[in-house]
Parts: sequence; structure tokens; C-alpha cells
Amino acid sequence: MISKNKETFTITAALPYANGPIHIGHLSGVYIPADIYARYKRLTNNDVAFICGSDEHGVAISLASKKASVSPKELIDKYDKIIKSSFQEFGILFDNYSRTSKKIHHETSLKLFEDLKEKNLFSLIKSEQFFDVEENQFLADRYIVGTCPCGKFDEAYGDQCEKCGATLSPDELIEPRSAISNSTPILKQTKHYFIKLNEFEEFIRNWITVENKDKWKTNVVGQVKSWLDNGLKPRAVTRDLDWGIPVKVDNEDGKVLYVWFEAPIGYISSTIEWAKKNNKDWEKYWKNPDTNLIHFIGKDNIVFHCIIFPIMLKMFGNFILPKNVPANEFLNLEGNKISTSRNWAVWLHEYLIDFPDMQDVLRYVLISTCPETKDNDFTWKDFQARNNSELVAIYGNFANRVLSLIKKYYDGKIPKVKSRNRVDDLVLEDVKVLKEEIESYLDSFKFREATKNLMNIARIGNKYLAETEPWKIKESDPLRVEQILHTSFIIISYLAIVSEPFLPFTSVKLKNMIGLNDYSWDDLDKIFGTINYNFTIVDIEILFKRIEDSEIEYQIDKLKKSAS
Ligand code: B3M
Repeated sequence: MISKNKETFTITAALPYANGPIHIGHLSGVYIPADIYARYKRLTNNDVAFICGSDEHGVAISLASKKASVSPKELIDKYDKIIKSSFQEFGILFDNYSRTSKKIHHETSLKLFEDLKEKNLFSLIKSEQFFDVEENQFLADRYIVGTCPCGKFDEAYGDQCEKCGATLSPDELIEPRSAISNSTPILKQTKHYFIKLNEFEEFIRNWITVENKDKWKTNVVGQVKSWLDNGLKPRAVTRDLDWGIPVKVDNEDGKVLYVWFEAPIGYISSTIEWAKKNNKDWEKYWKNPDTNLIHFIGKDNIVFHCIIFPIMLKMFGNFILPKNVPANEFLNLEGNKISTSRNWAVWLHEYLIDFPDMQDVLRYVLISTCPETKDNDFTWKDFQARNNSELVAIYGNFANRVLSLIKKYYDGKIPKVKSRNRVDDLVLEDVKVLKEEIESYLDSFKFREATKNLMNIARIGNKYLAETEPWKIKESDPLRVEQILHTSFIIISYLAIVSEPFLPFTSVKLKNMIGLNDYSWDDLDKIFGTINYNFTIVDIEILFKRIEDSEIEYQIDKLKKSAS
């Protein structure tokens, strides 16, 4: 067997805006795939930094705080806590979860910004922007509403019409008004630093659409291409806002860094924070050309992670570029778009009240329906079906049958055998192949296929038991029964270890039951020589329980009633 070299991975997951709790769409599109990948890379002995944190600046935060009549600080403190605990509860195991309001992030962002300014890489541009005289403030695009040129919607935002989907700029709106005071804004001159994206067009085109074309997902390459085809234009990296990281623009105050300039730097500052706490060198994770930088994001963040941030990294100098950005599409819910404002969502903190200790069920369903190549739909009926007919009937059933038989026949001791049958060897070979396929699926970000294979390990195990029927020959052929249960034990060992990235809570339970707590992924290759025959299986825990129709009807009803 060729042993793989230990590699370094910097794995980032999009920083969630701290303006609301986390729902299933976030988990399925970003955080579960990222967590599976990070756990898998750790288990296979790589050096991993899995990085995230709350995104606490920008218009999304100030708008939400105005709406809730609280200060931005109160808002971010509240949601940072809720989000962090949802991640913990669902086993999303970040190495570091930071906040962009922390001093270390402000300092890191400002240092990188000043470096670029010193290197003369910005242009200072004067332009006219909408200004709310009553509120005495410039209006970010989202703060301006008006009629879309499509003529069908008079509540369009300055950057987008939610009716026709068009991307707008505020001066295209007919009869623009301020979303804060409702007054008609005036145009007033302002100055900002701009990053010259246009100068990097060729570099991005070559890097993504030539170099990485066959390695990256087609949806990602396609979106980048269409941005490039429209031409890259200089983009302001400062804003006239009172919430954010303050900077002077040509000595003028009242400006902050553009949130999409500093938020991705949050990955770097979060890594620095982690490195300091753990006595590590952060530069290894961002500047070593051998390090694999992988960004997990949703499709609405592609332009920032595949065009703007890579250009920034290149401008900073010495930083590595992402190896891959496996962006996912969106998850819908019961046929409709998930919507925070309409409350059409399944919120994680609410799920756990109705389904306590059933995190792995949601993880399993969400990864099985992960919107990898196109938008996908979550339905409660499918959730029930996948639980009852896969987790309970296949996975849980197999584990329970094997462990109960070993307990009953051998007082919980794993039977020692001197030989195996050909059928046993064949089934173990199949399991080994499934594990190897899981590795290559995970390496190529195909999480759904990997999850199917995981369930196939249990499926094969069930079939093997059904065909060999050890309970029928216990008296007549005790040696054969020992072989069957020995083989089944090895299949369970594979299941327990390989499940860890996907179903971490179940994996721990199973490993405890069979005494494999210290086992790692690669140890499976030498499982035959390392079985602990002194271990006794004592407590057999039921891993999954059936979900009744009434529980599903309750959820569907609750969703419909609470949505507006
Ligand atoms: N907070 C956008 C989002 O939640 C943004 C991601 C930042 S990643 C640097 O969709």
C-alpha cells in the first residue's frame, strides 16, 4: 500500500453574519461538508486548521440592528453566542471560531490594508453617492429603495431587485428613497480607495478557467467565467458607514473598510488567533506553497472567494491561493426557498428541542441531500424515510444484530478465528473497496456519493448476515458461526471509524461499545492484527430510533403556521 504523506490543510467555512441564527440551509451547503472534510483530513493524520468565525460588520449587521432597535454590538453578541452553540451542538468541530469584531481582526485587516496603500496598489476615486440629509449619512446600496427599471417592483434595493432578480446600481432606481428615513436622498461627493480588479483579469482567467478548469466544480468555474466575461471593474474597499473597521480615506474620517474586504481576512486573523493560543506558526497555513487552502462556501459567495479575495492575496504577496473552492448550490425547504424574513426555515436550535440527541440524523439527511451540483429540496417526509429505512433499518439494525449475537454467544468477547471462508474474504474486500472509494469521493468533494458508500458498508453487512444466518447453525457448526461474527465485527469496526466524519456522535457511541476508541482511519488497514480479544461488549446502545408519522406532521404543521 502506498502511504500518503501528511499534508497541511487550511480549511475555511464562510463566516456567518451574526445577524440571525443558523438554519439547515447553512449546515447543508457549507458547514457539514466542511466539517466532514476537516474531520476526514484529521483522521488521516494530516495537519489541519479548520477556521471560521462570526462576520460582524457590514450593512447586513447595521440593517438588522436598526430593525431590532438594538445597537450593532448587542445584536452581534447575541447571535455570535447562538451561532457558536449551534455549531458545537451539531459537532461542527472548528479548530478556531473567532469574531471579526475582535481586536486581532481589526489589527490584521488594517495592517494588510495599510500595506497595500503603501505599495500604491489602490486608486483614490471621487464619486457621487446617495446621501440621506435627514440622517446625515451616506447610504449603502442596500439602504436605498425605489422602483426597479423592470417596472414591476417599487421596493427594489439599490443593488438588487428581488422581483426580477436583476443586479442593480442605485442610480438605476426610479424615485430612489432612503430605507432609513424614507426621504429622497441627494447625491453628494465622497472619496474612496478602490482595488483595481481590472488589472488582474488575465491572471484570474488563467488561474481558474485554464489551470483549475478540470479540478474545480463546473458551477464554480461557470460563475467565474460569466463575471470575467462582463469585465472586472475597480471596486471600492472603503465605505461611508459608522459600523465597521474605521479607516481614514485621504485623511477624512467617517469611513470603514468594506465588509467584503475585511471579512475574508477574518480567515487569516482567526488562524493567527488559533496559532497564538496553540504555539504554532500561522504563516505555515497561509504562506507555504505546499499547504492546501480550501474554502467552503455557498454559491452566492463565489465571486468574493474566487475573484476578489484571491486578487487580494496576490496583492498582499507571499500568500497562497485556494486549491479549491467547492461551493454548493442552495437547499430549499418543502419546495420553497428558505427565507429568514418569512420564517420559512428549520432553525437548528429549534430542531434540537423537538429531536433531542438526534444531531446525526440531521447531519445524515442534510449531507445525503446536499445541493452539490444543483439546488435541492429538504422535506420532512424524506427526513423521516432516510431515518427509518436507512439509519434505523440498515445501519442501526446491523450494529445491533452483530453486537447482540456476540454478547449472547460469547459473553461479549470477540471470537478468535484461525481461518476465514471465501465468502468472508469477499465481503471484507468489498468493504475495503467502499472505504477506498469514500476516500476518493471525499478528496474530490463528492459528499453525497461518499455518504452513500458509508451506508453501503452497513448494507453489505446486513446482506452478509442474512445470507449466512449464523443463528440457524449455532449448534450444528459453531466454528463457522465464530467466523461469521468475527467477520461481522470487522465490518462494524469499519463502520465505526469511517462514520466519524459523517456521524460523529454515532461513531463515538459505536467505538465505545466495541472498544475502538483510539483507532484512527489508517488503523483499519491493520485491523486483523490489532483486534483486542480481551475487550468485552457490555452495553449495547440503540443507535437510531424510528420517527413516527405524527412527529413529521407536527413539523410540517409548525412550519406552515409560523411562516408569514
Ligand atoms: N458573511 C456572507 C454570507 O453569510 C458572508 C460570508 C463571509 S465569508 C468571508 O453569506
